Amino acid sequence: MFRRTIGSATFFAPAKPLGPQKEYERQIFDESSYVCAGAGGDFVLAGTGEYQPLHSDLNFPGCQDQPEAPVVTLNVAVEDLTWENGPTRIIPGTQMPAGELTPERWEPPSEVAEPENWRLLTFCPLPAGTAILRDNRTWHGGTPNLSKKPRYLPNCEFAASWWCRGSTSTLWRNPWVLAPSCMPRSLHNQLSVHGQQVCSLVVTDDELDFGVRDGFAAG
Ligand SMILES: O=C(O)CCC(=O)C(=O)O
Ligand SMILES: [Fe+2]
Repeated sequence: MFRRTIGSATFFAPAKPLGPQKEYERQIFDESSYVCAGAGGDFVLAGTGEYQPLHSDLNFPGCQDQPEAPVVTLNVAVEDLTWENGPTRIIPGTQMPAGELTPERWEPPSEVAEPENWRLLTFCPLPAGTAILRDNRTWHGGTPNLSKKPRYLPNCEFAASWWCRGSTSTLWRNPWVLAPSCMPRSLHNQLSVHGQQVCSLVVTDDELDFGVRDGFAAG
């Protein structure tokens, strides 16, 4: 396995506020009606030949009944994304069941059944620094990284306030109904007033074990 998660709910980038991103989130969720509900991401080691099967990041009961996105992930290209280094593929329009299918039967095709042209629906080429916002219900998956360097794709995860209703101190794999308390107060203090409001469910005064694990991305 050469495709891994960067770590559940770890904020690693105290980055300056991303200007337009705030506007897009407002357009998606309405003013002040969304929260940061986690962070993480994935990386793909150099020389990974397989595709990650298509999947949805959110299929919790009830999410398919919502005309609006309950959760949106913001991925950041930390290096240029090219055809070669494992850009994510994403299938437009798959965030809601289509035709007669009920939510239970609305599932992405297996690897062998996936239409060939869907493998080309990748986010590339994109320059480093690009932010990709996607509805977490939309089917997507990683692609081969044929380059000589790992491809990192960190993220921040934002949920509508009607979906994410509180915080949890556990780091369980959670459908963003409860935000993990994973942002140290020292980082929260560096955010703008708006950023602090948006991150109010993830901030904690508890001691957090954070940093880069030994052997991270070593294969
Ligand atoms: O690594 C990728 O390109 C896709 C990862 C993924 O499924 C995700 O970020 O949820
Ligand atoms: Fe995913």
